[in-house]
Amino acid sequence: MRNFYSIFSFLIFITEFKISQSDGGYLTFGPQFRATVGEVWPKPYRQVKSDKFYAVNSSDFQFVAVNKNCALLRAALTRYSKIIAATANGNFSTPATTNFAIIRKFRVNLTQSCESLPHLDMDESYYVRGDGVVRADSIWGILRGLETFVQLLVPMSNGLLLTRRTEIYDQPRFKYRGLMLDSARHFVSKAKILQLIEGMAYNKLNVFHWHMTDDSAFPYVSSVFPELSAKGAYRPELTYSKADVLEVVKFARMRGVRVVPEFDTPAHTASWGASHPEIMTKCAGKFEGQIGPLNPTKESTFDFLYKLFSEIKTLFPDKYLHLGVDEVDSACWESNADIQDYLKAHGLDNGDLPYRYLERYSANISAMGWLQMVWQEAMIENSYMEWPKGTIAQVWFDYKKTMATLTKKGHDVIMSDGWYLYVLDTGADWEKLYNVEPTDFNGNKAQKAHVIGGEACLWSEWINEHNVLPTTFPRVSAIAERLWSPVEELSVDEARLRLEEHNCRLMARGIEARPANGFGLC
Ligand code: CP6
Repeated sequence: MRNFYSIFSFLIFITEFKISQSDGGYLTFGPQFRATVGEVWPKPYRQVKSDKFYAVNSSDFQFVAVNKNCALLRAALTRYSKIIAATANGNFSTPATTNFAIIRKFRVNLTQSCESLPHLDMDESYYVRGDGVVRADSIWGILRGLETFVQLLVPMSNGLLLTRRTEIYDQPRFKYRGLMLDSARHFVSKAKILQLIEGMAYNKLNVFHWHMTDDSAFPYVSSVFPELSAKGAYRPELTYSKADVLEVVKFARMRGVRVVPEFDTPAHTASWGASHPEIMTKCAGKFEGQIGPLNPTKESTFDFLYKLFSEIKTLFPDKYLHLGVDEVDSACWESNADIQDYLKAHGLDNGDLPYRYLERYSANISAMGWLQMVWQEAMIENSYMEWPKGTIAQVWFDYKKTMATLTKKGHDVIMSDGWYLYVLDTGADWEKLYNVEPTDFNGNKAQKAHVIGGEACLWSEWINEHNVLPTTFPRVSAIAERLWSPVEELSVDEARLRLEEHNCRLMARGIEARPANGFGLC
C-alpha cells in the first residue's frame, strides 16, 4: 500500500502512456499507475466498449436536436455545451500521442414530447453512442444521457477532448434517488442549494427533499403567516422568499430533479411556537416551562395548518409532500391538563394522540391533492392509520427490522439509515456509504419490490454554508451509484478510480468537492 501511494507522487514525471487494448477503460501511466479515462459515474446498466477513439474540439461542435425539441431540451443543450468547455479546461488530462478523427455533430434524438415536471415514475432510460448520439423516449432520459455523453469526454494535452466509440444502454435501478437538506439547523443560501442540485444532476440523483423547518428555525417567509419567519428565523436575511423557492424548484425541474418539501410536524416545531404559541402544547409537571408538539386537540391547529399548507402547495408543484412526523414524544401532551380533559371527554387515551393528529392532518393534505411521505415512526407507531395509496415511508434507523415490517404491510419505503452525510469518518469513508444496500433485509421478492430507492441526508447541525458542498461531494456519489447501477456490478475496488475521475469532473465543473481517496489526479 505504501508503494501504491509513492507511485502517485511520481505521477507528474511520468509521461509514457498507452490506452490499453486489453482493459479498454484505463489509461496507464508508467508501469503501475492507472487512471480511468472517460468512465461513467454512476456506472451504466450496460456499456459496450471498443478501443476506437475520437476527438472533440471544445470550440467547434454542435448539439443538434434531430427529433422533438422543447425549452427544457434547449436549456440542457446550452448547459452541456458550457460543461464541455469547462471539461476542456479541467486539470485532469491525458497525454495526446495520436491524431484521432474529430467529431463535430452530436445528435440528440428525443422521440416523445417533453413533459414539464419530473415525477416519481418518470422514464429516465436512454441510449448513448460515444461518437455523438443521445437518444431517449423522454426528456428525462435525454437529460441523463447528456450527462453520460459529456462524461465520456476527457481533455488531452493537445487541447482537444478524447472520447471513445462505445454504446451505452442505461436505466436506473431505483426510481427514488434523493438528497435531503435540513435548512433549519444552519441556514444554507440559495446559491449553495442550486449548486447542490446541480451536483445531484451530475450524479443522476432525482429528488431534492427540502427539510425546511425544525426546532431551531423557520426560514421560509410565508405570506399568510409572515410572523413565522419574522420570529422563527435566525435573522431576516437568513430566509427563503417565495421567489427563492420558485427559483430552486425551477432550477431543479430543468435538471430532472423533483423538489419534495417538508415542514416537519407535529414535533420539531419549536420555531413555529415563537410566533404561534396557541397551536403548541404547553408542557406541565416535570416539563413546566417547555413547549411541546403541536396541539392535536384544537380545531384551530388544523385551521392554521390548512392555511399554511394551502400556500405551500402553490409553490411546490411535486405530487408529494413530506409530512415529517419523526421523533414525536408524547410526554408533553401527557402532562397537559387541557389535553387530558379532552381525551376524557372523547373517550380517548394518550396512545390515541399521534393518530388523532395524523388522521386529521393527513386527510387535509390529501384533500389538497398531495401524496405523502413520512419518517418511519409515523407508520410504525400508528398501525391503524389508513395511509393514502402511494404513501412512502423514509427509513432512518433499525432498517432491517423496519424495512421488513413496513414492506410486509405493502408500504413503499426508501432507505436513509446509514446515509447521514454529516457523519464524517477519516479516510475514504465513501466506501461505507457505497456498501449500504437498501434491500439487505429479510423479506420475499414482493417485499423487496417495495424498496423504491433511498436518500442521503444532510442534517445540518454540523453543516453550514461553508462545508455543505464538500460534505456532500463526492460522498453522495457513492450513494448515487448504489441507487442507479446494477447491484451485481457494485464493487468498491472497481469504483475507486472511477470515483477519483468523477471527483475531478465535479471540480472542473465548479463543485467544491472533498478528496475521495487520499490522493489526487487533478
Ligand atoms: N432532525 C430531525 C434530526 C434527525 C431526525 N429528525 C436525526 C436524528 C438522529 C440521526 C439522524 C437524524 N437531526 N428533525 C430524525 C429523522 Cl442519527
